[in-house]
Amino acid sequence: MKTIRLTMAQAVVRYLAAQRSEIDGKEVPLVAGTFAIFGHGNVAGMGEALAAATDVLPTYRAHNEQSMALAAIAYAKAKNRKQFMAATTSIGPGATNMVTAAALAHVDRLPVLLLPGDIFASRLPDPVLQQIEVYGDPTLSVNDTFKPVSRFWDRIMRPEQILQSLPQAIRVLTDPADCGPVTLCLPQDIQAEAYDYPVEFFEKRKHRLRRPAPDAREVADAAEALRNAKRPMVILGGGVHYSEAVAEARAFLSKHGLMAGESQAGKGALNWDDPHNLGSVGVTGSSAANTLASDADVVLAIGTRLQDFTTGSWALFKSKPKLIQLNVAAYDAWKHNALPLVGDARVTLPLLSAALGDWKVPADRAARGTAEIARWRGAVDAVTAAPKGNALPSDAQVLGAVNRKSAPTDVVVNASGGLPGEMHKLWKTRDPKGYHMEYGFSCMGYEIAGALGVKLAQPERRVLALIGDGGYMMMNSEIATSVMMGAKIDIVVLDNGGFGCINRLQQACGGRPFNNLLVDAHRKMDVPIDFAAHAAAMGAIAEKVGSIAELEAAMDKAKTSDRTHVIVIDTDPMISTQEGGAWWEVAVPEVSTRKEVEAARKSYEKQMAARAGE
Ligand SMILES: Cc1ncc(C[n+]2csc(CCOP(=O)(O)OP(=O)(O)O)c2C)c(N)n1
Ligand SMILES: [Mg+2]
Repeated sequence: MKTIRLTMAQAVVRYLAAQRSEIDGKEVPLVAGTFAIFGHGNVAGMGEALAAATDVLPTYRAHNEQSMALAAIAYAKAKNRKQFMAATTSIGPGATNMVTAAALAHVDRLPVLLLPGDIFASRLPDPVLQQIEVYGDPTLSVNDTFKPVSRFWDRIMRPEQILQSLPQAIRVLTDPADCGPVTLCLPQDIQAEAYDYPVEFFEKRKHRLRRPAPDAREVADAAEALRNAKRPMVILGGGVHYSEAVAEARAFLSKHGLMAGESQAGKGALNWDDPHNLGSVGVTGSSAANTLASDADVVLAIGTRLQDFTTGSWALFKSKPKLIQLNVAAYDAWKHNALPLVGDARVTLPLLSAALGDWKVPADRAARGTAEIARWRGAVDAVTAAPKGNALPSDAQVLGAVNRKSAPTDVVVNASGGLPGEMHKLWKTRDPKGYHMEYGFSCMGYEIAGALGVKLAQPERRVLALIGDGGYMMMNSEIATSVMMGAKIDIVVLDNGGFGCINRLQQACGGRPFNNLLVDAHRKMDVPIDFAAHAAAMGAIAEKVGSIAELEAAMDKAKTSDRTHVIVIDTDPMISTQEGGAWWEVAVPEVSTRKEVEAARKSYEKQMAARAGE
């Protein structure tokens, strides 16, 4: 057997560079690059290997391990999981900084290869800098915290172990049902240790995301349930994008006259003005989707995890419909006692359609959907229109302006605060990948890091990040990275003086305004934060605007800027769109000295009783 003598780190890099994917018939690298922040845990081993391989596996330098991994994850989301990135860190804090990103990828079912450095396998120099020392278990390091948030986790204790582990890592990263973060912990001494690896291990390999066909009996059962439906509806989730089943979903709805609500991850599968698009569904849903959901007798959910924002904490479907779950993951297909239809959406939808024959939605149901859609679209236009007076604009008015000033193929990125709800309801999508929302983990700070990842994935598109002041303060340093890399993003910061949405939630739960807006926090001094100056200090072009008209002008200007452009606008912290929406279960205290809390508790108990059908 022909072998080649490499360090473990060199072998990891060589193997990753040999993995290929295919996009639109063209062969591309499966691993598009590596984000790296070096320390003693990875600079000598991984650092040496990466430096020698920049032509086949480019390395990017970021400013924070969490945000670099978030950028890597956003990259994979933008690529519909067909390409992904790796992220390597030192040991200790460098590694644990990345745990939040691992959890996000785990929730969102997105591939990312995490390569934290680890303590010495030999244990000879123990305890090393940043080693935690677990008294009763010397096998533990901080990297064990990745275990519950990794779909595959391993610690490489001998260089030859990667011969087994790397193929398993790639299996998980390219498996549509099992997809998620993979963590390979790389002890510093083993990274540097050499081994005679078989040359064939590094041969080029092409990977395709598998498209499992459904069981014919499950298709027949699902078709029968739909055929008997009087008031059906469809929910489109992120799986529609990841299986690249947008065209199939549109054809399915159109042939059978079905109408669909979109989850956050599913939004964009239909253009906003598609006659079959009921809009967003759930807690941040349109009145159209939620009205049809409330008396549906059969719900076909396609590629969705059905998290509580989509189901209104399971209170949305008041008539307790039969649920059909079309999902590539049996785990999801079995949720909530659903009729499972396990398979790839792109393969399964045409089969389900064929089984339905020329069945069409009852005419009265279709007419009702059409009327509800017209009503909802009127509401959207009203709340997103430019304001007349001089009052502080609402988030809805800001996103309306950004939407008007963006092109169909621009990508808007968001994750947290009050914006996801507003955007889910109100953003008019005109391209399947134009709406990039991270709402499985809703991680503050994803916006800027994520926008960088999207820009690396789709350099030909304009990428717009919308972010609250809270999200900005939590994580913004990749602005500097975007400037340095020439990966221009346009960022709109909505400054409402703090955690606006949690402040509103707090009061809805009977609480007094406390510790959310900066004015309600413990403070001795009033320190206004100059976001534009802050962004400019990192090399961005930055400006503050005073009105929606100025925002629109700045959006035009930003389009032609040669680098990352940040626009800051003050917004009203108390306004959110009241139209649409549904109950969301947030537990309210059973006893309190505040009568507002007691009232909120009563209403909470009423909602729980309603959900239980009492
Ligand atoms: C990392 C992280 N920490 C805490 C939260 C809980 N949380 C959700 S929204 C929010 C406030 C966000 O503030 P901002 O970005 O200013 O948006 P706004 O609510 O004002 O619209 C908080 C603290 C979160 N989602 N992510
Ligand atoms: Mg805010």
